[in-house]
Amino acid sequence: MRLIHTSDWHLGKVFFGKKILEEQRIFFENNFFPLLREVKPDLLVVTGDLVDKPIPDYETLKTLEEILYQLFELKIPTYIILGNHDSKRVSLYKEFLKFFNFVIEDGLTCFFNPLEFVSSQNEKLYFYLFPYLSPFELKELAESFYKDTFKNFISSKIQIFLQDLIFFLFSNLTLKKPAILLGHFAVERGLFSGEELFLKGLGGEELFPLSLLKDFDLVLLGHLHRLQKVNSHIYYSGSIMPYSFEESQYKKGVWLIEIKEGKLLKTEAITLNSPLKLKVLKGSFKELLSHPQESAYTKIILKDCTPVYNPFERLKANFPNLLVLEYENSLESSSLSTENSFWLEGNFQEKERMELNEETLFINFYRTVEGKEVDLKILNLFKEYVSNFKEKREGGE
Ligand SMILES: [Mn+2]
Repeated sequence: MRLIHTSDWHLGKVFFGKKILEEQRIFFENNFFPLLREVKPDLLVVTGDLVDKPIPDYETLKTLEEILYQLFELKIPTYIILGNHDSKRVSLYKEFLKFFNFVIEDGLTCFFNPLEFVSSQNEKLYFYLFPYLSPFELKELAESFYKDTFKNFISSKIQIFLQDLIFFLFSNLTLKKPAILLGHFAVERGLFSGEELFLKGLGGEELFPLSLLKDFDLVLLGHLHRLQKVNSHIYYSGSIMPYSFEESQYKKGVWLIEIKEGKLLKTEAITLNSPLKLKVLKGSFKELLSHPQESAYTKIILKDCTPVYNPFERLKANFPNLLVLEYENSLESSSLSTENSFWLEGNFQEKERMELNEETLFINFYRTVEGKEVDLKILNLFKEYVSNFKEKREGGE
């Protein structure tokens, strides 16, 4: 029995202001589907983050629909779970899609009652689907399924944390074997790519302990964007393309997994090229001005130690897809001593910098940008805005 594991498509992602849906479509057409046609897996597994935004736009949903249609044509049954970037808009047609061999899990139905998969070679496997869910949803679902057992469990606790919920859910399972878990979360010892850190609510407490996963025969995960094998039975397929410049040095792809008589026969990382071309270049401004034309999405690190006038616009001629520009050495210390630094105007000593409040910063900023003193009306508006902002933040919004 052979399966392909993919994850973290992030369809509709905007990369530094550029929409990359076209590159994503090319990836599926030229790389992903040719591989599926060649491998002809018995099953495809997608472990979350199909789209980048919980409210995807029309083009993104249309692309997703085209991908599902192609899978349907290839007659590849597909198990999908939602990730933290997805929302129930992605699983909207799940009741209809299950008639076409697509299972999209957005709750815990297929976690409490695993899917029984029987391959054409009569290989029988149990799939436990555990999509990304908020602590609130996990609690509701645990309560409605386990009722009194759950009530007894939480009655002994003053406060209930996410790890308590997860511990409860996993330790109350009686696994049917061979058991395969599909999930969307970070585990201990997993390698982060840095892209995941910007997602909502991912803190240390959400790291899954490996001990909770030890009874599964195979664990296929999404969320971490690096293609990796955590241990002999835990795998991340990572994102389909590098979604940051830092990630562009790593190979991207899918896992091909072969199972025979309930045992892992083969696990192979198949790399797939990314149509999203990213380049990081380092050099002095002068060197880069004579660099040949570069069409990739580019990040430039300037080696210059003094500020260059309008470098972004001037380098655009050679790098039409220049997205990020930064200096190798922070210019902060040298620019602080120049007259242009607004936060030091008004004879502030450097040691006082930390004590500046928003109001002083704003007065100095206004003076530098507008070339005159701020009038009381504008200053009061600013103060009002800041206090509103602080109130809201303290209110937990
Ligand atoms: Mn992701």
